[in-house]
Amino acid sequence: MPEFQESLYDGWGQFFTVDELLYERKTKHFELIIFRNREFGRVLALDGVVQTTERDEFIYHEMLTHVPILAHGTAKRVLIIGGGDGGVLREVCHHLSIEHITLVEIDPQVIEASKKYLPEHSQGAFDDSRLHLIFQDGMDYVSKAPERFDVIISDSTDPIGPGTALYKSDFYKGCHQCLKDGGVLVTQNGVAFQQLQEVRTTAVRIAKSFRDWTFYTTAVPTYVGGIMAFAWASDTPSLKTISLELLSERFAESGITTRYYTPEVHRGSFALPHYILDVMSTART
Ligand code: AG3
Repeated sequence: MPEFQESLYDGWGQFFTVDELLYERKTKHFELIIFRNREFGRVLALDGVVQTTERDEFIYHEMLTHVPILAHGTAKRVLIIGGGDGGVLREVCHHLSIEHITLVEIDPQVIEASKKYLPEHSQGAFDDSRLHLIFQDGMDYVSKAPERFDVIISDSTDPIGPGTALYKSDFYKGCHQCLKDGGVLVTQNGVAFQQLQEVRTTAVRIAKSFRDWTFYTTAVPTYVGGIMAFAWASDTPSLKTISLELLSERFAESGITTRYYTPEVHRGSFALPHYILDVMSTART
């Protein structure tokens, strides 16, 4: 039985049996592979790093989407950077109060392959009439800041290869320019235990553009190594401490059904362990 060995970390990692190879292509930007694994269903990896699996994707996509949208409360316009598999897009589309969604993906082949081999991720969301799909580098898009949004979700690869630009000060600055007053930016920021340095560099860089920043976390089984950190940035500090009562009200009003997200989990995800707080405080000095 062939195996897929993740190459994210040096000297340690996870493997999957490749029970069926569905797609393997060198695109203009990535080494893209999609296969079926008996434990996790279909798995998509870019440049040797697991991006998403059918079985646990809901955790990541719900937390990356509902936390900023429900914290914001009156979001109408959402920008997704990356997210070519359509998982974040699917969750954003569930919010009927969202009127406009722009998705900026660098690689058309990620979307094409995901629509075909991971249809449960997007569930038809690429046909939603609120969607404006743009094939462009995310950094390039935000630096021109052509439009403004209430929520920006950066669902990118790790800061390796094409993803590197999406962790630079200029990217956070561009996102800040693309946000309306009261807006919020969230980004995937890697597995904190394994990529602690990224928590620090992101904090330092994001702080140059935003008045308020922090991280929230969640455990995603196939992002191995502990809790995944999401960066959170806005100019409105109160957004990260919206009360449980208000979140519960907004969640009920949204009519959305989730498998992971609850208002309690939302609140709890901002509670950070000391080893993360410690690197954050070094970034504040
Ligand atoms: N985006 C995040 C992948 C993170 C993998 N990194 C890691 N294990 N450190 C994937 C796209 C999902 N829509």
